[in-house]
Amino acid sequence: MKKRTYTDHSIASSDITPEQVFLNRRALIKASAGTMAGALVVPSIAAAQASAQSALSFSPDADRSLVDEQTPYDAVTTYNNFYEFGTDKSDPARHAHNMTTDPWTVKVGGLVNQPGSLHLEDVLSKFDLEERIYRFRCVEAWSMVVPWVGFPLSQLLKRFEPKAEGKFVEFKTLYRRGQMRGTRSFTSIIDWPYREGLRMDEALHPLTLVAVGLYGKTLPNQNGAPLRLVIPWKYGFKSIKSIVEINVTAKQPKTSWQMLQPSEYGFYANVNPEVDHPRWSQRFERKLPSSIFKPNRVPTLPFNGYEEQVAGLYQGMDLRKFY
Ligand SMILES: Nc1nc2c(c(=O)[nH]1)N[C@H]1C(S)=C(S)[C@@H](COP(=O)(O)O)O[C@H]1N2
Ligand SMILES: [Mo]
Repeated sequence: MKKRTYTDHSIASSDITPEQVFLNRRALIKASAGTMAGALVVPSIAAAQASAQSALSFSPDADRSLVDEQTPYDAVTTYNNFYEFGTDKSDPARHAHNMTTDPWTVKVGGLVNQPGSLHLEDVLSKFDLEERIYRFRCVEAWSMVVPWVGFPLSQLLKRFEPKAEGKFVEFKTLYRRGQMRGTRSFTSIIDWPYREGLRMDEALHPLTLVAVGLYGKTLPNQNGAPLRLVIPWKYGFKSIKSIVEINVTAKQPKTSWQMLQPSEYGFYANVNPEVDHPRWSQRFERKLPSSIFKPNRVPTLPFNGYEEQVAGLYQGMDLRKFY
């Protein structure tokens, strides 16, 4: 397979599997005739806008040093956690296509001066999309490196003018039982909708991204289409998918995993090799793709390698207690 470089975001047609074609069917249909297959064409924008939008701008601080570590597209899009579609890692890729993402609205409220809604079209026209290559570490000790396409969450929050009393931000995922088989299952363990939260300073941190794409393409449903958070220094479960509601709150919001098992999943969930999960060590991770023959086991870094950028947010806090 052709190796992709930082500037080469197109996926050669020889690299496109039938599954990818299927997943990007809608994006490809919307693409104007001259648009290269695989360029970022986001579902809701008209073909006229598409050519302008597909020219992504790249942030100078995108971490180019991670280019060679990028996890193959197929691994990123077939080994997922998205419990709304089932608990098996292969369930989201098999079932998330049942979720319709167009039209899509995000309601923003709580302690803000300008409550309101954002339609996906607004998201794409009002914010400057850029690429960020991030390490991503799941609490279940697997990891990947993904070139996300998105914009800092701070840009979105500022438009709604959070009030001074707003100390936290709460996020909710779409809950649509008819399209989400995992929420109807007897083995469903989460109290839906899936919820997450961040402290305001974490939410405003420049590394906290709202992603709408990966590998230069529209976000596949299994990865949280049409928009999801990516918080690279925290365990993966904080990076909530398919967001429909955002509220600024005074108190620390309840999160799905904490509600389920507070002894295993803390609110902060900063990646910390020193603090074991009650049932396994966090000292190492398996970099995807990983197999018994090639486990790809590497040590986990404090704050997942982003210590320099984020450790300051937690000064004076006991990170063994606030895990
Ligand atoms: N709504 C929702 N968001 C979610 C989850 C989920 O089950 N539902 N799983 C989380 C977990 S545990 C991880 S590791 C990441 C996985 O993201 P990925 O599938 O894009 O790798 O999504 C997070 N966001
Ligand atoms: Mo996870």
